[in-house]
Amino acid sequence: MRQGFSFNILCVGETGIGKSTLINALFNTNLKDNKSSHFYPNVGLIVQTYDLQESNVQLKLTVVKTVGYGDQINKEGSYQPIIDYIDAQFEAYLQEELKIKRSFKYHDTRIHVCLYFISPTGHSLKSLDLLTMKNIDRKVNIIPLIAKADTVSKNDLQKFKSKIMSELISNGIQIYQFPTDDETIGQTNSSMNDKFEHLKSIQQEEIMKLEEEKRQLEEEMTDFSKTKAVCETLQTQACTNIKKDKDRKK
Ligand SMILES: Nc1nc2c(ncn2[C@@H]2O[C@H](COP(=O)(O)OP(=O)(O)OP(=O)(O)O)[C@@H](O)[C@H]2O)c(=O)[nH]1
Ligand SMILES: [Mg+2]
Repeated sequence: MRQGFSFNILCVGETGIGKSTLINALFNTNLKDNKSSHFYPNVGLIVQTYDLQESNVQLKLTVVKTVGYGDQINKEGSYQPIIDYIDAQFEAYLQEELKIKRSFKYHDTRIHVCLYFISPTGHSLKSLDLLTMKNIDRKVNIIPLIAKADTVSKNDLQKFKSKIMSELISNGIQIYQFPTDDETIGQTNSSMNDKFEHLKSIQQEEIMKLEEEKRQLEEEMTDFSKTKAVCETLQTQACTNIKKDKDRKK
């Protein structure tokens, strides 16, 4: 307790989407940070550690932020540096665990949470969003959030949220489920989790319905192919008969 806590946040989001602003708002501080440019050839990560104090409690806050995310023309490998960083922290922790003489002062840098900033487009998730989240969801707790949500009307925001949720589900992306055993926020969290589960089951039903329709269509196609084959045979036979008739008349 005297040593305080450490908390490691990973912020993934496009340049200028509001990562620094949110972190400052969350921790009620003005953490020193430079704006990044849109011209990085690759995605990179900036790691900054701050010592904060709340009453008598020390907090060692590590903020890891992407730079140049979403700025490249080819975004295929954009998630790789993020994965590499997450894995490297697991590895460092494992190496420390394996040591015969472990240090009391070891700073565990494994990521506790990943805030994933979604562009407030109002349409749908970008392919890069899905690709990155799909690749890191088993390694970190992802909390997706709509960046600059105040720039979207309330009505559109609700629709956008539902769209995002269903896209996450249909792509099998796991997001963080808020704890329900906390008295103060348990009820809110459990209703949020229920909503997510409800959406999941609706999605599942839709998938089953679509699969049934697909099966029926395939059956119809097979029937059609059979009928077509019969027709073709009959047609060939008719042609042969006509030809024979003609030959006979000659
Ligand atoms: N309307 C609105 N503007 C915001 C919000 N959050 C941040 N901004 C503005 O967006 C601009 C960029 O915000 P930053 O927090 O610097 O964004 P960033 O993601 O840290 O940017 P880089 O570190 O340069 O990639 C600033 O002008 C902010 O004032 C928000 O929630 N709503
Ligand atoms: Mg920033």
